[in-house]
Amino acid sequence: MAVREWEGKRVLVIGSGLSGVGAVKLLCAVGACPVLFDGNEKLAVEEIRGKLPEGLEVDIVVGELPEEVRVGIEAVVPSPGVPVDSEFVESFRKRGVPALGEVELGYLFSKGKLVAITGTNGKTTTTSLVGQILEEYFGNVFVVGNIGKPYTESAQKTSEESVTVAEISSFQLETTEAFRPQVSAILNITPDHLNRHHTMENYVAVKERIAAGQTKKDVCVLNYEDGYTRDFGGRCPARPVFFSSQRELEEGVYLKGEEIWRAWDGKKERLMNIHEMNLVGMCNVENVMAAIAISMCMDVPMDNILDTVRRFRAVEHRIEYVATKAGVDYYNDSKGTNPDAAIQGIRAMEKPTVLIGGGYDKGSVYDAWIEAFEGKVKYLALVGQTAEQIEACAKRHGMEAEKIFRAESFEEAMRACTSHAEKGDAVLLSPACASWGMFTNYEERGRCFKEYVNSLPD
Ligand code: UMA
Repeated sequence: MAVREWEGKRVLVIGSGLSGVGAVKLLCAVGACPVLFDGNEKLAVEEIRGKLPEGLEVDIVVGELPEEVRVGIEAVVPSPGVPVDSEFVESFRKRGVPALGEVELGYLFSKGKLVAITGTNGKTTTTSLVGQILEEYFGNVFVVGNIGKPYTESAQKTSEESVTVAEISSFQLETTEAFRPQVSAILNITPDHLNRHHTMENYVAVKERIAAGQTKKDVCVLNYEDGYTRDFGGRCPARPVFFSSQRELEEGVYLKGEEIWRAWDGKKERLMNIHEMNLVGMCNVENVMAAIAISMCMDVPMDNILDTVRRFRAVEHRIEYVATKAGVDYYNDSKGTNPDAAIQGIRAMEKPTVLIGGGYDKGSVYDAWIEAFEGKVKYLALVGQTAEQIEACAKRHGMEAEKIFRAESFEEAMRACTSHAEKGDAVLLSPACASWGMFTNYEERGRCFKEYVNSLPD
């Protein structure tokens, strides 16, 4: 990206979270004049300034944006949490001011190769695993994006020899344009964030944008067992490479019994047994197959890929084993922020389970999640906005009223679970909902759960 195009440019960065701070730092580094705006009037300007490096000349505005600031703006950079169809962003677009997201901005100033991974579930695990495989083989790898490290933070550290591995959410894909990964992946698409994207059609279309800038010289790794991603293979601008947990493929990576195989260059070869992995659940078998497909398309030798896969451990908050207390196994699946992710969590349990669910209302439907309990859930503690809706749904599916508890607080839910769990049971935090409203993010919710578990007597 030509830096001089940005010199002196007045750019409005919307949102003062991780992405906004990253974008402001990059814009300052390339000589632009960012204004950092946050719509939350409860935030103090000094608190926001404290997140920026000392001495950085940035105007910060909180609450309402005065007209005299609006008129000089030449581009806007909305954070992922800011919908592009919001009145605020629209008001700039109507004036002909372009909106480019924080990921697009980071991409424009990055060098080297790019792997970008999206999907409703499994993104973080797959991104971490691919990041580790590529780091161990190439070195000089940056793992960025929705995983919690803004793209813009590392953009200027990249070089022609480096590789960026980006976890990309649907929110971030709303505002990409030039974005072109050498290898992209869509792991799966199931209903999520429908309050933001309005319809499933929109949500699917936004996920497909990950490949919009690609050509047939690039690769898009897709799940053959997901109807949306399989269909996309037929019209994808990149060359599709599939993985499958249910059938033998003529080309790609697939599961046959308990063995992972690949069909490549006209040959079929057995790669590994799934019990060689340190991860539980079929969702993780799929994540591993996707990571193998991505890494081999990045020209990492198969022996190196499998060596890393065998050593890789679960990502924090994703069906993460915490501890065994009084004969009860505790698992933290706080990353289960939608029903589909939570289905993977409950499916991975092999013991009678005491479950904590509920949280922020994203407009999800809980039937499929409750059906996946398959008699395994002996007690369900519910919290947050969605508690009532989930309770009604569980009762519709035949769960007895005395097995359901609506807690006033997260602490009360955790205590109720401990008192209802017996030796040989599992306690699982896998809420099927976002944490917003009770916690800042799912990480904070997961840490709160782990602190509680670790404070229990052995
Ligand atoms: N804000 C406004 N106006 C709005 C909306 C928000 O001013 O209309 C302000 C808020 O007051 C707040 C700030 O924007 O101060 C927050 O911005 P943000 O919500 O984009 O959060 P960031 O801290 O920048 O974190 C974002 C991602 N968050 C979201 O997409 C909601 C993080 O993903 C990501 O790790 C980070 O950028 C770095 O790239 C989190 C997430 O929950 C993990 N992602 C969703 C998911 O995984 O399901 C998509």
